Amino acid sequence: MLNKLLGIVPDASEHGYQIDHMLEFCHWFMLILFVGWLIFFVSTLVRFHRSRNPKANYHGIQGHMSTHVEMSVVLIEAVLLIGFGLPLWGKRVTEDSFPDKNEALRVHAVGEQFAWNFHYPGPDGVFGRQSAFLVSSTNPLGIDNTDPAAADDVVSKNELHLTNYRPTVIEITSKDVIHSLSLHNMRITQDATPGTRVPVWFRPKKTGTYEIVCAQLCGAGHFAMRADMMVEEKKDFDAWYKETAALQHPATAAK
Ligand SMILES: [Cu+2]
Repeated sequence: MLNKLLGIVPDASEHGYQIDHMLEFCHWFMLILFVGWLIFFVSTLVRFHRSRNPKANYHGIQGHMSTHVEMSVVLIEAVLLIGFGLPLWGKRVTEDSFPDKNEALRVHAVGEQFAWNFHYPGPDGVFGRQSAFLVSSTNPLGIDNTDPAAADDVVSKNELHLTNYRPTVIEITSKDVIHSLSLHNMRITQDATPGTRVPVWFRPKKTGTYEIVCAQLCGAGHFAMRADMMVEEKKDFDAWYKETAALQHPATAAK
């Protein structure tokens, strides 16, 4: 209920409800803390007003109530982070929780100031070699075009196409500064850090066009660093994939 009130976008992923449950709990917890602190603040203003206390008290609070309350808040926050937050994140980024290699769609996502580049392995299912030394304005992904595996690779700028219900592994990195790939509707947000490639996985459960944003303040154009994520039925995705591969590699397609 609080999630909705605060404007959460619809959940379109299989695991999204787990994140939403935790968010809902966090929002309620924050609301209780906020109201609690407000009551404490106002009662302090009244209780310790000058007119009530003409002489200063040098001993202050003697009871342990405040310590107990503070410790409970710390404890609840630790349980939320260690008991729920980290395991939920772990399920998305650790290799042994990943879907079957043959079933999953694998995509590379590379952030740059200020756009998202996506790289698909193409019909052969093998990514072409990439090298930081080959990165240029016309080849933001640094794909080695002499590698035979790259001959059918599909690249796409600011458009991430996915198949509905197909497990998807996105390997995220950056070309320049730290960005963060945020797929709100998939309940996925992961930093894109230069020099590392972090894989995250999820399974879309609803077709549609969703917004992708950069969730890390990355420069003057950060506000405009947005892209589209299209979750499509298998036949629509396959058609786009085939058509784009043929457009980008007419020589390979003709063979
Ligand atoms: Cu960015």
